Amino acid sequence: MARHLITSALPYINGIKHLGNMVGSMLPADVYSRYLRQTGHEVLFICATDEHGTPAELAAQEAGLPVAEFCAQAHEAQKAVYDGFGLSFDHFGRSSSPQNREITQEIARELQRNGFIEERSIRQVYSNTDGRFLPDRYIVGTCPHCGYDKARGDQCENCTRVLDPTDLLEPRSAISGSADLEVRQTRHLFLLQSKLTGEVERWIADHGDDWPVLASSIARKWLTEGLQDRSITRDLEWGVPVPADVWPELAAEGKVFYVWFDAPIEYIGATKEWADAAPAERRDWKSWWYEADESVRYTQFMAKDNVPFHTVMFPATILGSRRPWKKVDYVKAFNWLTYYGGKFSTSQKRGIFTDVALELLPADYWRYFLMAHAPESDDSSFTWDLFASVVNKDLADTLGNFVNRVLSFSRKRFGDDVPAGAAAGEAEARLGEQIAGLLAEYEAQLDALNFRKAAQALRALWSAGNAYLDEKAPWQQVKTDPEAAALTLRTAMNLIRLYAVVSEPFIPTAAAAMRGAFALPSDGRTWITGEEARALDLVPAGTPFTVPPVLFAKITDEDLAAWTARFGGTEA
Ligand code: B3M
Ligand code: ZN
Repeated sequence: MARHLITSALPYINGIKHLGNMVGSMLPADVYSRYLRQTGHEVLFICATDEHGTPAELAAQEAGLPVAEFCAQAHEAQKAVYDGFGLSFDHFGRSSSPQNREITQEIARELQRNGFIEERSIRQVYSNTDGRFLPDRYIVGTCPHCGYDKARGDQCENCTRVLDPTDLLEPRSAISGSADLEVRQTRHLFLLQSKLTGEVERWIADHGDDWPVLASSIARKWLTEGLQDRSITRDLEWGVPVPADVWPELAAEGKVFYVWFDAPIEYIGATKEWADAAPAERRDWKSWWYEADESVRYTQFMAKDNVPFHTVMFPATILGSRRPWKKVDYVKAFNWLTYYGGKFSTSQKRGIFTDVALELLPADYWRYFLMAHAPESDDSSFTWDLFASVVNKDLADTLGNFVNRVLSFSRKRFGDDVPAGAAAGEAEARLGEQIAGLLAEYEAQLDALNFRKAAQALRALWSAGNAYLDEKAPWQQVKTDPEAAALTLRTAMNLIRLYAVVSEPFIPTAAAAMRGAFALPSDGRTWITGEEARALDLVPAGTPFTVPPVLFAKITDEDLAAWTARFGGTEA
């Protein structure tokens, strides 16, 4: 069995994330982690808040808090939302941890030792009004590539190109809005990525073919454009300090590492945070990351704008350290989820935020919808109409109604235990065959990390139950042949038991409710084999059961009207 190391892109600390962030990183990573755990694999699922850099400093300033305090609060706030979404992280860490500082500094020392870091004097934008340098997001202006007028100094949100603050047209300070800017000389550390191009190219040639095209094509495009040496320090207060033993002068000037230098290292840092907090016998972070053997398979989840950092820059950093750090095996990248075709935007507060989503409806509604419409092969669009129709059709009708109908009807006619009835016949054999086939399809899609197709297969499993029930019509059967009706209901209850297990990666809460319906001796069952699916006899006759409350409520026309009005459901 492989040991699966799974990370999802680290959400920035500045504010609660929107549904677009959720579907492009943490949620699919959770679905995959749950599936792998259920099918018997060892899984380590790691995430953290990405706390350094200008986004944190600017957000703290807006909140009127010292940045350390802002980050501590914001971390807890994000963590609460992710708990609410049922994200099953083994550890949700913080890139501002001592562990990350230590590893980041150590990797920088190694890069220096190996000749991949150089100190250079560069021109940086200085704001006379603010009395400070304006790195990255401290400066906004017009993107020279696409003309977007709210481009930030580090990256254009619109065309995703990575920028240097001096590239921006009509630049202004993000702190004061002042255009009274000048360019001054200052010294920074540069990572000599140009020297590592060949190695990164070879590494991608060896591994990139296994990745989805979205990830490998972005990586290759970056390489053809050639790797530039990149400045990895900033004039900021909040960050991993440049180690004074190697760079005493820069350390004295208070330079810290650039947020994108220490953020990916936090995947390792957070693992160490996790291990440091664990009982002594589980304090093993190294076997996942350092000289990891073949059994460790590392999968990363992220939105497409993060791909260059993960496939090119972070690997360059790791390769240049000349240390046997684990490198990614599979990069699962996502396109954008749009809100009515336009951008979800944290800064412009457009779309639906994860905390608000949970105030409207429980996590399972969102989890299922988002994964069933994940922006995998293309961007996909959130609209309230689509959301309501998917919830009502798939969750409320196809699954929820099936569960409720079967259990209440059986209780009414046959009492509180699973009825025995006639022996399984030809229809049940056909159904078992069909279910086994769909289960195999579902597993294949999850193994391949095709989440939309996996959701389709899951829905097909639910539909197969409905078709069987409609065909057998136990509410008719019961009038003439109660034994036949009992067989139908017992078989349908076995389907519910199967749904309880296999739906868990997508809708863990509803899955638990379905599981809980049957008073089975705890069987420790985590997954269902093809044979068991075919036999459909996991719940023996005589098993006591209860009817759970309605699993999924329908979204009404009134809800729809209210939410559309509240969130502005219109084309961008
Ligand atoms: N915080 C950017 C983002 O959330 C960044 C990811 C870091 S992953 C190491 O889009
Ligand atoms: Zn642009």
